[in-house]
Amino acid sequence: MKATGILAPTRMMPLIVDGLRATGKLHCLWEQADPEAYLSAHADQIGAIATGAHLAVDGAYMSRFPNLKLVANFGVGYDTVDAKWAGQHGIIVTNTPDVLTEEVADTALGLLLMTIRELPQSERWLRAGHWVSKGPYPLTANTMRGKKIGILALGRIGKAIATRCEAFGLTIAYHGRTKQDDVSYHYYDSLIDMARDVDILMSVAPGGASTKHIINADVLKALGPQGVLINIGRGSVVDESALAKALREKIIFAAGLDVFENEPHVPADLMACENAVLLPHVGSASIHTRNLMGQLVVDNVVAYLAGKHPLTPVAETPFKSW
Ligand code: NAP
Ligand code: 8YV
Repeated sequence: MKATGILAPTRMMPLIVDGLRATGKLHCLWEQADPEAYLSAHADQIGAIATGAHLAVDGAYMSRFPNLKLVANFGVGYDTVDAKWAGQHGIIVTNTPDVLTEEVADTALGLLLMTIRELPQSERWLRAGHWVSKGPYPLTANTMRGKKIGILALGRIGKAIATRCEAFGLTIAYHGRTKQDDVSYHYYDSLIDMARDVDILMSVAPGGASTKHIINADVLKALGPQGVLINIGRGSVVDESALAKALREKIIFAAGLDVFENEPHVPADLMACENAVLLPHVGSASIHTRNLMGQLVVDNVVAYLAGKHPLTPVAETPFKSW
């Protein structure tokens, strides 16, 4: 018989908790006095897990639930879920694509402007009273004018960023594993070659083994002393100690980061870099967009309970039937 219990292992936004509680099937693990004992007692009742980015839902975790059929991930990136293992074991993984694309692209452009024109630094100058005591903030050495941008991972968000960059008059190139025939931007089959040719490297790449630390010391050296790195994808894509060294030693000009390898912890040597703009993973973080993401999590779980097609299964777990 189909298991209808829904497990929320970690705290989720009220919209998700309320939406799932309305099914009468929700098990909130954080409300249990002894979570481990609760899991052991209820494991066979769990058919769906609703999860966020802060829990590793790997094979070992999923195998604790013998009747598990769905892992509904809050976020388009699902690098914390072992989707390959899920696919091999008849479990569907869903994520939250599209509804956040434009918000994240807006944040990426904001971060780029902040970084290249030193906007946070100039605001700190004003607040410290330096405008009065020392005069205007120094002219910025860098500018968006006449620049080339290389987008690492031209997917949904990468394309929305590219559209905005066109409006800013930037020349656009991209790197990914495959050339895309429906775009006119220049394609590089090598990340380091693209880094060498562009002024701005914009990473929107997903996390996971295939992208871990692909932005390394060599890529940063290729980007060069006028180069700017923006990372809006996943922190694990960048070798953070190589980046801190590159920022310190002016191997690159500046970096703007929304994501980090070990969130919420940001390495002290990155914090110490005045030429880094650091945001606390706010790419999609408006009430409007987070509500749309949350509703998609609820809708995917409700589709499972109703025996319907999930709305947004990931590529590794194509839906056939429950
Ligand atoms: P998407 O449409 O699936 O695009 C992902 C792109 O990554 C694809 O174009 C793919 O192209 C490329 N890619 C995958 N593996 C690669 C590799 N090993 N090397 C180079 N390129 C690779 O996903 P999306 O909706 O644009 O989201 C992208 C990522 O943004 C998410 O996975 C998430 O990590 C991040 N994100 C961050 C925030 C934030 O708040 N900062 C918010 C949302 C999403 P190929 O297959 O051709 O390589
Ligand atoms: C979320 C994200 O902030 O969708 C993603 O992949 O990184 C962000 O939109 C995150 O997943 C929620 O914790």
